[in-house]
Amino acid sequence: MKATAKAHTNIALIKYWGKRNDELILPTNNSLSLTLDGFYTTTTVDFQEDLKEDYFELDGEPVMGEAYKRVTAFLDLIRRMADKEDLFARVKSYNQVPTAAGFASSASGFAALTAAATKAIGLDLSDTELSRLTRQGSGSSSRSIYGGFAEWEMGEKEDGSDSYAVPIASENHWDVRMAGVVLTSKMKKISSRAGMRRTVETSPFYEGWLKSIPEDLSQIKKAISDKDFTRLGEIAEANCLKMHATSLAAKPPFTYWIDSTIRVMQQVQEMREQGIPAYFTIDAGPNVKVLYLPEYEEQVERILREVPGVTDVILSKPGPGVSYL
Ligand code: 2P0
Repeated sequence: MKATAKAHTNIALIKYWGKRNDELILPTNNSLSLTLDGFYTTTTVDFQEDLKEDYFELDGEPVMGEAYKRVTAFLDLIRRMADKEDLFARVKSYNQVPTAAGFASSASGFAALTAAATKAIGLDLSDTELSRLTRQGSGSSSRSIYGGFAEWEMGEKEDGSDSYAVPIASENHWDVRMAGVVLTSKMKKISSRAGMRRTVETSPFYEGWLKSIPEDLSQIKKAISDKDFTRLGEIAEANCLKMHATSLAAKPPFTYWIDSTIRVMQQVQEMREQGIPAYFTIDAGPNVKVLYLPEYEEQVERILREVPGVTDVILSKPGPGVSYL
């Protein structure tokens, strides 16, 4: 009863930023992402009859505390589905995701865990079923089941049965690149979970954010299908700025940006003035991700590395969906 799976992380171009149901992880809006090639998690799950509890190891180190609880609570869902509630597992994960880079390792982590654990326990799930299930571990992981561009449909039902990701275009559709601009390895003060909750509950801008999503989504899907990089970048950058504006209006207000975040944003806008098409997006942390086309890779990397406060620049192509090893 052992299986190994690999899942890549994804970066949202239309952000998920709020839940309507915290327990089932049901979002307030659809989101859309690009799965990345360079960053992934490989997880082996081994259910063993003689174990009295789960054991979880990340990059060779045993994990305890909150992270352990999140994994075992998630395995409980899978045990219940398989009707094997007294069966525990050894879980070994390896992150090929620089945690410091702000590349969400929870997306690749839960997607790989879901695929490996369901296979190991004898469930044979479709991609839709995997996406719906892994969503309950971490919302953004629902999109990591697919390669390339994927959309997480929020669904309407309160049991979450229609809330899962769907593929929009595979990793072979269009070679757009993403640079992860690393600024700091300090842990953030407000987790994305806490940040989105405070924003939903208190930000007067939240309603405006939600209203703007359907138009952003339909425009970005058209840009992907037409391979219109300018449109793609403009929509993604504006959507990111709107998301971060909601947190600035929360009570108490907060931002994930630091001084160098703004310097990189300005540098990206300056690149465009110099004729280099590049756009940024930022998640629940200070680091910046920059979208660019392959022919500008050298210039984009060189310019980003020169910005004061930048400690690393990590380049990636579109990546594949979840796979079994
Ligand atoms: C996203 N983020 O769409 C957005 C943009 C952060 C900013 O998904 O509570 O770790 O586990 O569902 O998936 C980060 O949130 O949150 C996230 P939970 P998750 O990528």
